[in-house]
Amino acid sequence: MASDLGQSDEAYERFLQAAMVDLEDVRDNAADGIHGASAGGIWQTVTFGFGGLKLTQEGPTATPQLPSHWQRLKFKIYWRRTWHEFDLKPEVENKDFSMSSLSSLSPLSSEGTFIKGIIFDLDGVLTDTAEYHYRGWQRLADEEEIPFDREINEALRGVSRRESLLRIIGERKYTEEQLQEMMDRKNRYYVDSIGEILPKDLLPGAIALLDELRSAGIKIAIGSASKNAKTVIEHLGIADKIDAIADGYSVQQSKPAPDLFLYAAKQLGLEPSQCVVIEDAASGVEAAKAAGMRSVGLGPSERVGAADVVLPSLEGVSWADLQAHLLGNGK
Ligand code: B16
Ligand code: MG
Repeated sequence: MASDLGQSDEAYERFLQAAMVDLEDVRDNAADGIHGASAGGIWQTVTFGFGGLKLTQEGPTATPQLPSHWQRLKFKIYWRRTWHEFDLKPEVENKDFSMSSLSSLSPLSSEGTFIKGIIFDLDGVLTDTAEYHYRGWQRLADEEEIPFDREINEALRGVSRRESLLRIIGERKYTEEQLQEMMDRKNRYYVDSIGEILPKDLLPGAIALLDELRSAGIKIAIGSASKNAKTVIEHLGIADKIDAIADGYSVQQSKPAPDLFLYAAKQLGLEPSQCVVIEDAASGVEAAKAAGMRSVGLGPSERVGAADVVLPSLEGVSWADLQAHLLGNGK
């Protein structure tokens, strides 16, 4: 109401008071559970209050009154069987937004969808080289008599070679030369095992989805932390299905930094908000979020639960399924 009356400061103060009840535990009772109804009210404060959302016969409209320091307000609502996405910025303040000027998202149609590109992680998403990485590290760790097992390895998915080694050695001290030698040794073990990779080693559902996306005009990139990504792509026989490759050589900072996926989006000529990342690693999901991209996590939710959508694998997953999950946020 304060927003409607143009009292932005008052509106923001009230909003913060409500939000802090659980975020800062100001009532000292968050341990009993969050205030669910209040959380819903806060969402309404943001969308109806700051966003100026109105549900009209013609569809949802928004007349934003953003707090002065907010750069952007983005949300979506499901209204009369259609998703409507709002992306509001301060410079368009007071401009009346109608459905036609905003992306209106229909769950099962590729028309008007915000998704223009998919960035696939490689190891663990398109092929199971994650297993070969594990064996390489296990062999190295055994040789160095450093404790290592599959559980420790789980946390190394999507993590660069150097960072993986640093995590494995923990507090143990080595010279840079020794570190380099160990990285080279592990890589030799890995490269030996990927020599025999063939198109049949693509994980179930991968090729069907790649082909479907291509015919739907969706751009495809690989976003892999691996310096061996190009070799693996060649072996898998999918080079001609891919528009861009971002790999271990493309950027300085690997996952969970957003750089790799931002680089991939740039190569595709797309904005981060138009891209979706498909990942099997917690670090990859984190990187997608940091890049401002939506994400699909493949695998157990203990690992990829932070993704917008979690699926067991790509098996049987069509382009329509992906859109429905993403636009409906279905887990
Ligand atoms: P390399 P992804 C990652 O690939 C692997 O998941 C991770 O286990 C590996 O350490 C990293 O690539 C670096 O690989 O040693 O070949 O440069 O999952 O991002 O495709
Ligand atoms: Mg991976």
